[in-house]
Parts: sequence; C-alpha cells; structure tokens
Amino acid sequence: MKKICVMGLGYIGLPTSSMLATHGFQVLGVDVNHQVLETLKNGEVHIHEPGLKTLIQAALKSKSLRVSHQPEPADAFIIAVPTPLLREAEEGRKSDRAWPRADLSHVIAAAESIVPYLRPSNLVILESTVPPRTTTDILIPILQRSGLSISRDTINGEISFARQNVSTSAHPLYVAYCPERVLPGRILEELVRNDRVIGGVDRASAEMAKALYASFVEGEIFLTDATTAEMVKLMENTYRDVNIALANEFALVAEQLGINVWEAIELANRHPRVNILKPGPGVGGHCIAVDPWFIVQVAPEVTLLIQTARQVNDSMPAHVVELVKQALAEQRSKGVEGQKSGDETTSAPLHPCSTARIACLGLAYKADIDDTRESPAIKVVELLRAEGFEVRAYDPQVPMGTVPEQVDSLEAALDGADLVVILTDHTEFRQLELESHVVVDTRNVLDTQTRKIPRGLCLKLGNRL
Ligand code: SAJ
Repeated sequence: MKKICVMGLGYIGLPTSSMLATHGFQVLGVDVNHQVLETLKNGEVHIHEPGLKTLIQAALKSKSLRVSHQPEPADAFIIAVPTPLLREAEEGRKSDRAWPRADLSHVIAAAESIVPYLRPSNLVILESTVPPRTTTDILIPILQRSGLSISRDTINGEISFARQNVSTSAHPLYVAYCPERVLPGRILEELVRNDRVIGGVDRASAEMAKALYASFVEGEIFLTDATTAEMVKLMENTYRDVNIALANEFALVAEQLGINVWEAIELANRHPRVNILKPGPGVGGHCIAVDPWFIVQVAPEVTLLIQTARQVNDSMPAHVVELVKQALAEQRSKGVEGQKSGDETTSAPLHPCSTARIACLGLAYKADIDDTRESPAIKVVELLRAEGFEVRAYDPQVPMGTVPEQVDSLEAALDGADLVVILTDHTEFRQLELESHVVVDTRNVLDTQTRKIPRGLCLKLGNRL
C-alpha cells in the first residue's frame, strides 16, 4: 500500500496526511476549500498546532504530500471531514425532530466523491466522529455504488475473529472505522503515542487498517467491529462532558454554600478512586460539546444523564454573565461605601451595570490554542453584548476579526475596563497583574491565596465572594 488519499485537510486530516507522508506513503490531501489549498501551496498552514507547519512544509517539499480539490485513484482513502450539529434541530425540540443531530452531509459528499476512483482491494477508512451505525448504514451503501462488494462478517454486530487466515482475494473493498483521539494542542504527539481502536466491517478490513496505522502509531492498536468503534469514540467524549458537568454543578452549589469548589475538588481528588474535572465557563471545541448528542440521537429515551450534562454545560456562559453583574454590583456598593467613608482605595468609578466596559480575556475554547469552535468564551461575549455592555475581547492566539469586539493587545482590552473576565486559561494570562481591577476568574487562573488584591475584587467561579 503506497498511495493514500485523505479527504478533508482540517484538524485531523492535515496532521494525519503529514504523518503518513513522512512515513513512506505518497499522500494526496483533498479539500473542497480552495483557500485552504492555496494557503498550503504557499507553504503556510491554516491550523495553529505545534510542529505541524514544519512537518507539512517538509512533506510538500519532498512531494510525498500533494494537495488537490478532487480525489485520485489510490490504495487507501481516509475520510476526515467535519460532522457538525444540525443547529436548527435544537430549536425544533417540540416538533418532529426532537434532538440535535449530526450533520453527515460532508461525510456523504466525501464518500460519494471517492466512489468513481475505487478499485478492487482498496481500503476506505472513516475517521470523522459519527453516530453509531454510520459506517454500516450510510457509508457502505454509498461505497457499494462502485460495484465492488464489501464483506461484512459480523455476527450480532460483533466482528468475527474466528477465521485466523484472512483471505484478501475475496475482499474487493475493505472498510473500517478508525476514530481519532488526539487532543488539540498535542495532536502530533498524540497521533503517534495514543492507542487506537479500529473497527472493521470484517476482520480483513480491520487488519488492513491496522497495517496502515501501524506505520506511525506507537501506541497499541485494538481491533473491533465498526459500530463498537464508533460508540467507543462517543463514550470517551461523553464521559468527559458528564464529568465536567458534574464539576460545574458542584461549582454552582459551592457558590451557594460560600465555599471554594477548587479547593473542595482538589481535596476530593485525594481519594484514590475520584477524579473530578474542572468547572469553567462551559465546554467548547468541536468534540465534547457535540459528540454526546450523537449518542442521544440514536437512543433519546435512555440518555437522560447525557442530555442533562449537556444542558448544565451549555448553561455556564449565562452563569458567567450573572457573575459579572454580581461583581459589578459588589464593586458599586464597595464604591458607595468607600465614598461615604472617604476611603480612596475602594472608591472605584460607579457605572450603571449595563453601561460598564468589560474586558474579556480569552476567546479560544481552551488554553494555548487558537480554536474558537463552540467556544464558551465567544458565547459569553455575545451574551454580554446582548445585555448592552461595552465589550473588548483579547486573545493572544486567536486571529483578529473573530468577534467584532476583538482588540489586538492586552493594554487595549484593559484600558478603562470596569471589569475583567478571564475566559480562557492561556499560559500568558497566568502571569497577569490584575491587582487593581475587578476580576471575574472563570478558570481559577489567578492565585488569590498568595497574591494580594488590595483595591480590586476577584470573583471566582465556584467560590465565595
Ligand atoms: N474543560 C473543562 N474542564 C475540564 C476539562 C475541560 O471545562 O476539566 C473544557 C475545556 O475548557 C474545553 C472543553 O472542556 O472548553 C473540551 O476540552 P478538552 O481538553 O477536554 O477536550 P478537546 O475537545 O480539546 O479534545 C477532546 C479529547 N477527548 C477526551 O479527552 C476524551 C480528545 O482526546 C479527542 O480526540 C477530541 O476531544 C476529539 O477530537 O474528539
């Protein structure tokens, strides 16, 4: 197997292409976005990911990687295109379509576009995160239009491992589902180190896919059937979403009790079998905030916990706005008291809440990346805007123009701000001197234990005032 066609040059397709291209394969990267192709042809990379640009440039230079807007005949095809949520479904809860659903249009389009190029013995791998049974019920019927037959030796949904000697001649087309599991910010490292799960539509397909990934994966590779592999991927991210929702709920309780949830979680995690994640302004990214719905859509009646977790996490940006209002009101009353007592240090300017200027620090969905997909920080900015606040947003990683309120320096964001809200825990924000500001810290970035806050006020999510 020498030539691989990777459909989709995004967060997964591009790093995977570069990995294969530097491990002995001829790779054709295909994307429908001409701007992405132009950027790559100019030696630039549209995704900020440590080490990626160097790898891509080397692969392009050696010609082991080429990019194009259409596929070509190849030995293997990897589909790594986005599967967003169908947003309008969320509003349609009372109507026929009750839950947000996966938009599989990119997967379908990519699969259809490779059909004319499929040849006997080709391998097709789906990497996009999809609802259970997508490989068997949606991908396979499309690939069958090539006229090539696809073996499916699954028994009760489980791949048969009974036959040890797998015949390849009887398998005109091999098909497997192989989910990506890499963490944005550490993609190249995790592509190599992480274990992989490969779900074949039959044993031979799983083995073929394993041989391909084994060229660069140093972690263990586990084989199963396609539907189990689809579910494994969704379970991983749903587990994390539910755990974060629990942490967020604990934070809300702690605020009511007047205790510090960050301390409480740290202490609870000293138990050998407890590992509570961190509360925050909500869950972002294209995975954890989306994938649980892919399980819900196939089994809505039995996924109440998953649905509730999604709702808890989605409600956090609105809670952050409440904290902002609370901190402004607190500062106002401090200001009034300070003015009454003639105390200079507490006499902050008084603003009717909705005309206050708010500096939002961070737009990315998590630390040290430029990705703003589903970012709760952006939702907070939008909610503050809708409330009539004057917002200035700064993020050292995120390209300008992401939100209209974006400014290009920390100074511009902080200048004249009545309140600073920390929304992303970028490393740069951990060094900030915000002692004279009113701060809402949603990420526990500021060390209020050891650092003095003489004039300002710091309200932490999940903490007492
Ligand atoms: N978050 C919290 N509290 C935490 C951890 C995360 O609020 O304790 C928030 C983050 O701030 C962020 C969101 O959750 O907004 C998601 O961040 P993340 O770092 O947990 O995950 P992702 O979305 O960047 O990547 C996840 C990973 N999945 C798991 O860890 C199970 C990654 O391995 C997957 O490959 C990726 O989803 C994906 O593509 O599916």
